[in-house]
Amino acid sequence: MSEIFNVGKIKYEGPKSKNPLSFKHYDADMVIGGKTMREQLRFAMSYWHTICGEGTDMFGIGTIDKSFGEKDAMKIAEKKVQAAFEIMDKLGIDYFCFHDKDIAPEGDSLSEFHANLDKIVPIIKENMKKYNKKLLWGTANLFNNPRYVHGAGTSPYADVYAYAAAQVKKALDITIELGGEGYVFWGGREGYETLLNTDMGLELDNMARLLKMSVKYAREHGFKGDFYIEPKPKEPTKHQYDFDTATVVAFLRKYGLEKDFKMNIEANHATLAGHTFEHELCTARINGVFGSIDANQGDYLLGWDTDQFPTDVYNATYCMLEVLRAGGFTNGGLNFDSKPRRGSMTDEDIFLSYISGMDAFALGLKIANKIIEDGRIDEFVAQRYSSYNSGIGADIVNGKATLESLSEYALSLNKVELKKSGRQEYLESVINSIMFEGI
Ligand code: XLS
Ligand code: CA
Ligand code: CA
Repeated sequence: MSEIFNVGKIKYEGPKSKNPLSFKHYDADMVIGGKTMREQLRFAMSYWHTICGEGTDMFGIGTIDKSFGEKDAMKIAEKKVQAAFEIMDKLGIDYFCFHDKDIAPEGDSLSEFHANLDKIVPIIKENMKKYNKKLLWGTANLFNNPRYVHGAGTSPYADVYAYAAAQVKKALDITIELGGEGYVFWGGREGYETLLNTDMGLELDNMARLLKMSVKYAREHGFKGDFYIEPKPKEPTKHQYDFDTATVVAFLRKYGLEKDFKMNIEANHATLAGHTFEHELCTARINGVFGSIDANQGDYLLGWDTDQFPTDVYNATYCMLEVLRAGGFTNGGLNFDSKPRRGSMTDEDIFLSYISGMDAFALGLKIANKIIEDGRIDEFVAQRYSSYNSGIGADIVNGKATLESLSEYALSLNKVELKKSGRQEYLESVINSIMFEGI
């Protein structure tokens, strides 16, 4: 079978290389922090952006043709499989992620959609075997079709809810069939435009019911991977229920779902929620729900989800610090939920985009590991909280302290002195000194 892309396999050539089609920092087999980069980073290709995204925006049609020379919808879907595995193979990406409608056309009915999926899934399976690729996670697209205009798992209409459930069931079947290590729920339409027409209580109860049914079904059918919720505050709806990690954790606990779900944290969604990427990752980690990552970045000047390939090394570093502190990925990984800009429309741009994202995260991993090995940041933090290691502090932490004992202790102090500096500027300079050591 002839190749689709006129680009060779991308190799590691080191930081001095000027070859744009080479990795400068991502060396798959290099060991960092006790594992190879490939094992630490677990890169994934997003099927929707890379194989389906045609560069449309709200003001313009596509600039990139992703029909790969075919006319018939099913033939296009088949060619897309070939393109997907060629890209992963050439970039050395081990995983991919997909929505049901990324891989096969919806047709005119649910049964036609299922039949189309049933034709494509064996082709994907064959290619996974041939190229030794794995499925990081699958999901159902419950936001694109007009039927979901008022929500899917939170729709006011039971028929729509049932349709969404049918899509989830099929997407779970496919994820299980392909040995997927995760399954994502992202609630793009699960929210509202105005409370005037919304029964928020019922909508959230129904969403929880759908999640419970899905966990039950998938576990009964042999799914061993992780379920993820992907928080996002808004866009497309004004207010989305999965606003951020803390909101989702409260939701999961209310419905007794906290043991079943972890987070899939997307960088650009964190910033839309008014948080840093690392804040969301840290919130997931300390609540025991750190799972997987959608790697991308937004733009400081644009207030929407731009899904740009991540090249900001500070962000990648703070992200990888959180990943290392969480003990690394288990079933999760770094999925590039990223797309080249509308004006970057050549085949080569696909490869250049992935190279820049993979190199940024390779740098982030290396630097994060150095920060941990250097120890100055961790030592400072340990020292800052050391008053909780003994005396009254230990009583607080051990649960021995009461309001009375604390009051008695406080009265025994003459006055509480201004304590030590938080030394933020010093700590930031430590990061820079580690980052740019040797320059
Ligand atoms: C959209 C989301 C979506 C999810 C999967 O903003 O990022 O792509 O990752 O449905
Ligand atoms: Ca995402
Ligand atoms: Ca996004």
